[in-house]
Amino acid sequence: MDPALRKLGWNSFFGEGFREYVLGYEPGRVSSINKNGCKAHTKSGEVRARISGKQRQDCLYPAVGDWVALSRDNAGTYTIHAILTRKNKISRKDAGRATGEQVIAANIDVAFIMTSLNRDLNMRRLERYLALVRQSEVDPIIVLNKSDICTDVDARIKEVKAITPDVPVYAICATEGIGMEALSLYFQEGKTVVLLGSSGVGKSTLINALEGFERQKVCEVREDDSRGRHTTTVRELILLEKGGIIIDNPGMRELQLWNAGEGLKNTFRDIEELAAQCKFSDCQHETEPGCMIQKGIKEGMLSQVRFESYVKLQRELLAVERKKSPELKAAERKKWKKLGHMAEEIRNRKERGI
Ligand SMILES: Nc1nc2c(ncn2[C@@H]2O[C@H](COP(=O)(O)OP(=O)(O)OP(=O)(O)O)[C@@H](O)[C@H]2O)c(=O)[nH]1
Ligand SMILES: [Mg+2]
Ligand SMILES: [Zn+2]
Repeated sequence: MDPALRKLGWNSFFGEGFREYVLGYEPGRVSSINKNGCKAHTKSGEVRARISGKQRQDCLYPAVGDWVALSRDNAGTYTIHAILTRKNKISRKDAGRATGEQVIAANIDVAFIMTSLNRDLNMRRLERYLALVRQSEVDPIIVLNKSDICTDVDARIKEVKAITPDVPVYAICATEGIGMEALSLYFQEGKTVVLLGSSGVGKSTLINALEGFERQKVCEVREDDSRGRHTTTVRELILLEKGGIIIDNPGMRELQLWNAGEGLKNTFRDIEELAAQCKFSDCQHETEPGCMIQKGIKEGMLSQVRFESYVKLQRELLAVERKKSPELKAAERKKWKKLGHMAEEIRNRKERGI
């Protein structure tokens, strides 16, 4: 295997997908996308490439991280003819379109879910990210950045571990390079890391710290509410000088789930396991006798807000599903509506001390 391609993440899986294109084509890995076309890394460097008319016609647009089959004409212009079968993809619901899918990145090994140890740290948002990443069968890790401005880092780590005991959690300070050695394990030749997180959490700063120079533009967060200024505007796949591949992302404003049923199940395994022990297999977790969810909440094994978060995300997924397939059973719809009411009711009861 060509070592230059291997550095880009090439392996026998993509080689298999490329077999039908071998003659006259070369493989490239999409590094960024703009209105006019893409950039792609090839074994001889990064090139600009246009998307073929046929691809456009079929609405087959590549995503950053995709492996593609490229041709080169006599004038030296590269054209993308096909997207090779993806190992995986991380998708969200397209904020612009009602029911469209937006592929954030493809062919990923590890996703860094990054948050800052300030007001950005939000367990409910982390659950959302976890569901999204787990759906794509990508390994998530959680990176808590800006440890320098947090006085109780250990408590925050504990809080995060409580919602996701099986995911590694790291606290770092990207500006001073503290805690970064623990991350080096994820940067290996041919392995692709994607950075996810809100604007201003320090994604680009992390890349600069890894590279040791200002590879990415960074900008201070707003003083009044510590939010970022959406400094990174283009998603970009970067080959790190010390080896490894990283994808920088613009901060995400909206993160709606897309087809993430399995990801949700995995993220809320504790709830799924409790529900499986309810006395009735069709338990609505409402007032039924032998409901383990209710019992769990009452006895403090399951937090009320976590259960609400689960119900909320389930309903959100269902809303997308419903738009996709109007024939989806009314019963299913009813179930989640009821669950929503139920969560409210438990909260009311709790507030009233019942
Ligand atoms: N105190 C502190 N500030 C940090 C740390 N890491 C990053 N910052 C600052 O946070 C601000 C935002 O950093 P960026 O790297 O631009 O954030 P980003 O996640 O790339 O943001 P977008 O590109 O907008 O999505 C900058 O002013 C950084 O200097 C850190 O560890 N500690
Ligand atoms: Mg950035
Ligand atoms: Zn139940």
